[in-house]
Formats: sequence, C-alpha cells, structure tokens
Amino acid sequence: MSYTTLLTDLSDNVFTLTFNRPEVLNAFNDQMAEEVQDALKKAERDEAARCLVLTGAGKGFCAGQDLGAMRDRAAQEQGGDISFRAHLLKTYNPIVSKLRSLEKPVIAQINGAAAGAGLGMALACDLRYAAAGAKLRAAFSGIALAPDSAVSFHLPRLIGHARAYELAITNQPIPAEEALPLGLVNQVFPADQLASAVREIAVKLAHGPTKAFGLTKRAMNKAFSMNVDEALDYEANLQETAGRTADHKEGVAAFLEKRAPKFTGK
Ligand code: LHQ
Repeated sequence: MSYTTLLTDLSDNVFTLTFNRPEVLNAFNDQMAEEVQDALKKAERDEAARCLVLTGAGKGFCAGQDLGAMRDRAAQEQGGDISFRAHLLKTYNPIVSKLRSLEKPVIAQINGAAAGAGLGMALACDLRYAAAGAKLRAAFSGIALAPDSAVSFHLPRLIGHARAYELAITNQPIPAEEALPLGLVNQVFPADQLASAVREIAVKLAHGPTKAFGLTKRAMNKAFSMNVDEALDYEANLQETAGRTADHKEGVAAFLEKRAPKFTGK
C-alpha cells in the first residue's frame, strides 16, 4: 500500500510515521485512518523496526477528526446521519488498540497541537516528548462530544480523575510546559531541538533488548486490572520468556566481561 496521507521511514531500526495533512493540522480523514492501520501492522511485523515514532508534518501533531471531511460525508449519507460508533470501530479503535498491543516502544513526538482523537493517539503511545509551546487539548466537548480514542481511559490513569474530567469538560488547552508536571508528557524540548532529541532517544531504544521492552509493556498494560498476587504470577511467566532470550544471555555476559552489551532484539 502506498500512502498519500503519511510519510514513513525506517532507519537505524527506528520506524517513523509522520501524519502528513499539514493544511488541517494532520486531522484524520478515512484514508489516513486506513493508512495508519496499515503502517502500524507493517511496523509490528518488521523485525528491523524496534522503536516507533509518531509525529506530524508542519505545525501540528494531529487535530483529531477532520471535521470538514466528516461534514462532507454526512452530506452524502442518506438522512445526513453517520453512525459514530461504526466510524470509531473502523478508524481510531483499531489504531489505539494496536499502539497499546504493539510490543515495541512507541514514542509520540508532539511537535504541535494534539487534539481530540489526535490527543488519543499521543496518549496511547508509551512515551511523549513535546515541543515547548505545543498544546494538548481534549477538544471533544468543544463540539459537544464525549471522549473517544481511549482518552477517557488514558487521561485519568495518567493524571487522576479530577484533572482528567476537568480537562475533558473545560476543553482548556494545556501547553507542553504545564503538561510536564502533570505527567502528561515525559519531557519538553525547544521546538527546534525536538526532532533530534527524540531521534537520539529512539535510536538508543531501538538498540535495546526489544523483547524485554515488549514484555515490560505487556506487564504494565495488565497491571491495573490485577491484584498484587496476580501481578507477581504474571511477572514470573513473562520473566520465564525474557530469561530465554539471546539478549538476556548477552546482557549477563557483557556485565560479567565489563563491556557494553550488544542487543539484537532476539
Ligand atoms: C482543522 C481541524 C480539524 C478540520 C484544525 N478538522 N480542520 C469526531 C467526530 C465523530 C466521530 C468520532 O470521533 C471524533 C473524534 C475527534 O477527534 S473529535 C475532535 C475533533 N477535533 C477538534 O474538534 C479540534 C478542532 N481544532 C481545534 O480546536 C484547533 O484547530 C486546535 C486547538 C487543534 C489548534 O488551534 P490553532 O493552532 O489555533 O490552529 P487553527 O485552529 O488555526 O487550525 C489551523 C488550520 O487547521 C485551520 O484551517 P485554515 O484553513 O483556517 O488555516 C483549521 O480549520 C484546520 N483544522 N483542526 N479537526
């Protein structure tokens, strides 16, 4: 599949997916939703892709649903109604689900506004690095909608119920500098240094023990729905798998030989 709404790149074991509809701050139309799903499947399958970076072309990260495209589609539908449920099941839900289940580190490089489903994409990533001045905004209540794209799931887990609910219903924009102490982003960089700083982090992660990183993600995905004994048992199972990887053997050997490990992701 060749893409018209995305740019993709695989180099140094980092798979970069750039939303590329800058004229609408990379808002999603149906084509982009389909292409993102395809690209994520490729990144998941490709063993050379050991870390993913999601970012946006131009001055935005992603402004969520393209509201103009939605209006145009509604005008074409009989009666003017679109099933939002059907739309979500076909577009954002599989993307968010894949971002969470994909067992490689996924970074959101938030270069500019992240709103609505675009905020959902950023929150579904494992790590968030933002440009100073980039704004995060729930946006849903601005058009009288409730959160989707797992914003209602991730936001309270990241910042607690009261703040999450407040951001959702007030629709107040959160600049990256304020998002940092809230725990919404991991780090903020000057806008002109964001790409190179994220690249450095991503390349480092892409040369790490990919299987162990993936198992760590699997464990933490489950952690909130288990009690401590279940978590201990689950960890023991995952450690059985991690302990059998070539990277584990290499890590121990490197430690004992007092040298840096060379992880291959196997
Ligand atoms: C846009 C958009 C956009 C089209 C900026 N669409 N053009 C929705 C519907 C149904 C079912 C299920 O799910 C969903 C999920 C959702 O995502 S709902 C939330 C949809 N998103 C929004 O409501 C966000 C709307 N955008 C904004 O609030 C602002 O644009 C933000 C805060 C993102 C950025 O503000 P600014 O930096 O001031 O940029 P801007 O507003 O000037 O936008 C720049 C251009 O991008 C502008 O076009 P123009 O031709 O005037 O330059 C905007 O119209 C266009 N744009 N977002 N979502």
